[in-house]
Amino acid sequence: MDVHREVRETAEAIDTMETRGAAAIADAAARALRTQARTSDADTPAAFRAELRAAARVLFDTRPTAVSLPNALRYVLHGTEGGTVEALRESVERTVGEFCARLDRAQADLGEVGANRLRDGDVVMTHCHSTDALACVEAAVDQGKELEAIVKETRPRNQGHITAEELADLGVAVTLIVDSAARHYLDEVDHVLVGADAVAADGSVVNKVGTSGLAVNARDRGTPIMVAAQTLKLHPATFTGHTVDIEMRDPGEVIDAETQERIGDPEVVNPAFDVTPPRYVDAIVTERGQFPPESIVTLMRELFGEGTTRPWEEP
Ligand code: RUB
Repeated sequence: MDVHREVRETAEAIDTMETRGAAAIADAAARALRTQARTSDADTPAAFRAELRAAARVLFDTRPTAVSLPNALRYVLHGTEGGTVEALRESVERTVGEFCARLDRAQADLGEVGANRLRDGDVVMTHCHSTDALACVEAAVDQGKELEAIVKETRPRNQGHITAEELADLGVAVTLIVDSAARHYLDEVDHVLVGADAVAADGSVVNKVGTSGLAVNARDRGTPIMVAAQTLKLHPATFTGHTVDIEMRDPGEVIDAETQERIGDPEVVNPAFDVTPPRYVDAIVTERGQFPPESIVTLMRELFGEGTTRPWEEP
């Protein structure tokens, strides 16, 4: 099947985490489908649709955990209508434009909702790098609030460094800590603020590995935990999140081969995500308002119904 070079390049960038974070992955995948549509020389509507499905499959096979990726592909493939190749092409163009605009708007609206939870002088603790979480901080800063942040470095890939840099650019005073120092500082923190790769029907949150331990510690310390997740992260196909495929990454991200060998060649495993049960989450902030995790299922039914089809597979 003729999948455009740029689609393969986008897939490669997602796979190698040059493009990373659930929202950015969704945006890139939708744009790649648009490139496929723009450049397709399919001569029948059926061939055009088959090409789009093949491109979606290549994108889908990159990273298994963030549900924003299949949700983006579903949005574009479901929204593509027309009886001729030209009509289908225009429809993809329109649907992708709509999708990307929605994504931008959703993040800005979510930021406003999340900012209302943050008071002037609050200290937030972050894990990994989430554009949805940062949108809340940005909106709070725009409202004139002064915030401080304790930023976990987030081993092994240190996405906390990206968060530190972006928060500093917003004028937030940043303290960077190693992941294992989190509990030590939780007493000084007003909110734990994280993003999500997927939110299950029972309100469980799938996010960067380490989120669940942080949430348990935060609950123990009485620090509220707030998850910023636009509705694109809602996962209608899983009840508790435990069926979500947790991506296992290269052990080389954790330790170099030489050191591994020197310390007795232990097995090294590198799960990228974990699941936080709803009882450790205080609020899920979306562009449609904030919800206790237990009531997220109502929003999910309203938005997605019961459908969980995979339109990139052969009908
Ligand atoms: C990123 C991560 C982020 C979510 C949400 O993991 O866990 O918290 O993807 O991000 P990775 P956003 O670096 O492995 O992709 O709010 O930007 O969608």
